[in-house]
Amino acid sequence: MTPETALKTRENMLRDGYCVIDHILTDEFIGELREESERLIADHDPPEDFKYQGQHINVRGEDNAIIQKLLDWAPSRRALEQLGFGDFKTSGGIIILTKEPKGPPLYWHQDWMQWNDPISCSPWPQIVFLNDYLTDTAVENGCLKVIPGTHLKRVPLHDQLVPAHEQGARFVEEDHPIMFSDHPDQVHVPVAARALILGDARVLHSAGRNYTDERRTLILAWHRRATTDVPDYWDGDIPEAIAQRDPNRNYPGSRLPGEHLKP
Ligand SMILES: O=C(O)CCC(=O)C(=O)O
Ligand SMILES: [Fe+2]
Repeated sequence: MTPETALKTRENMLRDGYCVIDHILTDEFIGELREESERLIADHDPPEDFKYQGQHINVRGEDNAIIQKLLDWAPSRRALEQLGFGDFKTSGGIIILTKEPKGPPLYWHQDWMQWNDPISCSPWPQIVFLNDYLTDTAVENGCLKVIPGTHLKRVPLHDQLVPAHEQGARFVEEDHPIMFSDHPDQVHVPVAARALILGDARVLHSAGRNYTDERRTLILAWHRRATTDVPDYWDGDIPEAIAQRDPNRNYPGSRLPGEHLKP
């Protein structure tokens, strides 16, 4: 990545809540990941509750050499460093998420679970997902959908959603009029198989239905900064809530955006 591309990509990430980095995996390694994910899927019995996320298999790197190889993958690490995100650390594991052939869409949600903490309004990312898709994605097979900027700005949809995953969204009906809606500001994020999508845990995202007969597999790896310090690259204003934040306080977890997400 040239320094100009790195700067532009980071600007996209900060402004939109996601960015795409091309040419991260090699064809050979994608082949290995496909084979390994298919092997794990064959041994897995997906619970009905998880149908909107597909297979949903958690794998720890320490239990699986191929997954550890992905977590250590030098091009991903180098890309993070070039973006200024070198202080993000892996959680040590990944989740295999799929859209099965003709599988249903994934509901709108955001994955931030610390909305009581003033760090929620950081203009820089603190927790991100690294999404490696093992096939090309398109509207046809349920590519990622994002509403850019919603990691920092409240929109009416925030207050209409059933909270993500185990907190309700897994149990909604397939024809839920809001959870699977089209949004005027949504963008589709189709990618070629070797690309990486970086997403801010706070951004509203979803995925379309898979209209094809092929499984669409995603390996999602959570990464977080070990610190809440202002990152070196940040030279903008520091929000008052962050400047005043008490790092020693214990902020109870919450998936519901509260006062720290302003319209
Ligand atoms: O399936 C996807 O494209 C995204 C998955 C996701 O965002 C999630 O499971 O939280
Ligand atoms: Fe998500």
